[in-house]
Order: sequence, then C-alpha cells, then structure tokens
Amino acid sequence: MSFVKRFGVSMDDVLLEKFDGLISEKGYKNRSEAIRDIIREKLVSDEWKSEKGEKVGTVTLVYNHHKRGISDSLNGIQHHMNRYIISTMHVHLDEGNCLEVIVVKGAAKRIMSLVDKLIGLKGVKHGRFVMTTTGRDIV
Ligand code: NI
Repeated sequence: MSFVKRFGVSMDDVLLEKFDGLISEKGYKNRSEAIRDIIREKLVSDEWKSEKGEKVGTVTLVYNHHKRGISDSLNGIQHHMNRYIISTMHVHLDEGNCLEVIVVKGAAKRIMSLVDKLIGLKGVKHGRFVMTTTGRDIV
C-alpha cells in the first residue's frame, strides 16, 4: 500500500519557467503530475538497464510488402522468437505499405536482440522501439 507524500522543490526561476512552459505545452494540469511522469520515465528506463526481470515493449515497423523477401523474413524472425512475442497487429496501409506493431516481453537482452533484428531488416522503411513497463513496480 502506498501513501501520498508532499515535498517542496527548490529550483532556479529560469529553469522553473521553462518547466512550466513545457508542461503547459504537454497539457499537464499541474506540476505534480508532470514530475510524477518524469520520475516514472526514468524508473522505466532504469528498469530496462537491469538484467533481472521481465520487460515489455512495442516494436512498430513500416515496410513495403512488395520488397522481395521481407514478409518471409519478418515472419521467420517472429516464428523463431515466438516465446518473446505476445501479439502482432498487421495493418495494410495501402497497396504496398504495411504497418506492424509487435508487443514483446522477456529478458532485456533477448528483447533487444529481437528488436535489432526486426528494425535492421532490409526493406523496413521506419522502425521504432518503445520500452515500457509491466507496471508491477511503478505506482
Ligand atoms: Ni499488409
């Protein structure tokens, strides 16, 4: 069980002005929620540096399925690494372009190796990996 605690933060006024500009741009209602999100972001990125525990993330890929061999290669990698893949969503964007979102889960090292294989595949026009959290250790 967790409790809400209040604390004061001292900050240079120029830095605080910049922070306020940033959070209003992002649509935060107050500084507290912005600070909580920044802390969570740091905790998640640190979580990924640890060898321990399961990590969760998403890989987003855009590619042209007419490109020779790419569909087979993508399928091959995903079948081979299926124990690290929870789900894959495929969207046919137009006649040629496909968007794939792959949800991955497992040890950081394995996941990063899978991600590098997917994003580095010849024919992938754009690839982005988002590290997130299982949510177990984040309040
Ligand atoms: Ni498609």
